[in-house]
Amino acid sequence: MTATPNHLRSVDPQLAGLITAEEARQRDTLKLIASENYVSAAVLEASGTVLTNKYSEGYAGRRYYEGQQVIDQIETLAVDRAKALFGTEHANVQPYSGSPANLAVYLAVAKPGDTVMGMALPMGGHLTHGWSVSATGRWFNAVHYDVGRETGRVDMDEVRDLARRERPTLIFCGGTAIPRVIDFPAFAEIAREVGAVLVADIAHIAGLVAGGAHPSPVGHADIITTTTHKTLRGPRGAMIMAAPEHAKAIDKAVFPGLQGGPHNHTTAGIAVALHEAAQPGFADYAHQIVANARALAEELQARGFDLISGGTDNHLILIDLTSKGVGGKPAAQILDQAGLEANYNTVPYDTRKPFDPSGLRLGTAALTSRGMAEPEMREVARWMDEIVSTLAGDDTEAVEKAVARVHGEVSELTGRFPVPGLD
Ligand code: DSN
Repeated sequence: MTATPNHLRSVDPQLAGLITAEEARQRDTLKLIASENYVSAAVLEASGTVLTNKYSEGYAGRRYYEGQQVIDQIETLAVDRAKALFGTEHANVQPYSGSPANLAVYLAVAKPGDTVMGMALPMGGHLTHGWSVSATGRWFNAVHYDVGRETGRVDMDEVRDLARRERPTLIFCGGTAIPRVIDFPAFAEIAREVGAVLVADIAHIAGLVAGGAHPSPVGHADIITTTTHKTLRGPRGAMIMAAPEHAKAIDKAVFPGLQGGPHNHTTAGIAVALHEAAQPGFADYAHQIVANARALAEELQARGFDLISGGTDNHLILIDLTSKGVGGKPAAQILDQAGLEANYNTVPYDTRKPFDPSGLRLGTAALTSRGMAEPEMREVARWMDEIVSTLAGDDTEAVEKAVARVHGEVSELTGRFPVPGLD
């Protein structure tokens, strides 16, 4: 079965063929990339509509183009659903993705050259939290907090000391490789003490927050940014939620500060995803993501894998492969050949380079969307162990055999779990 529509196949068979190939790849692999997911068929449908034909610079009721009778209603629906789901007073659903959303926050509340603070990228932060290669690291005086070398966790005393010393305008909490609960109240207390605006970047955990499987930053963070396509299961996009005093500045920063017309087809997909996340079953889904991550973490640890922070509280697991004698990149590449799709990742205090680091990052949101549960997670750990252990043996023939064997078993499993939006 395929979701590729007939028109596309007749107009552009070459492109249609590529999409069909990607559909097959997504169906036949175990998607363990922590920032990815599968959208529902409804989200997929809403995202591929005539809404892509419409320009609508501005906001509902204040647009620079005519013909907004329907678009205004769609954007308002998405905004209202975001506010209701997360319990915020203001939401902007126009940012094109997470990085533009974060950039809009800088534009709204800081000036170039201001001191800003975030988690260091190699510790699990995000590029846009002031890392040197990002515009945010070039245009602002960025300072960073780490995680403890032994604990793998953020030390709030270190965060407080750094904030007191540097007096940042902005403090970011959240990131891309944080396996533990983010202590929003503690960050808020520090931000208040030093007069900083606290920004919670919940891109990875938005779905867990919506489903009650991770504490909410609402009431603690002044501004909340999130992508919509990770645990939240929406299309690729982003949102900014804010306390009322920042609402106007945020809206002005997104448009006209940084962007032109919003992507209305994406806004529609976001509205559908927010509607789905508001259904009672979504809380079960969010809790199952965490239960799956715990089961996967426990089985990996039982098999001698070294997990940063010793486990997980959310959807994400960060493995340091140093003790297994293989690098993150070759491991990710061979696992992919066996049908287990993950990404290599730096680990805190990594002695290797970012393009060839020591770590592997895993997430359980996508497998949970396919209906997989703890027994499947234990199978995944077993396959990972088989591939990584064989790789460490440095015997090409043995690796090829292990890849073929595991791939066969992975195919048997993926065949039993349909892909949302495809099957
Ligand atoms: N690329 C995202 C992730 O993988 O976490 C962050 O931008």
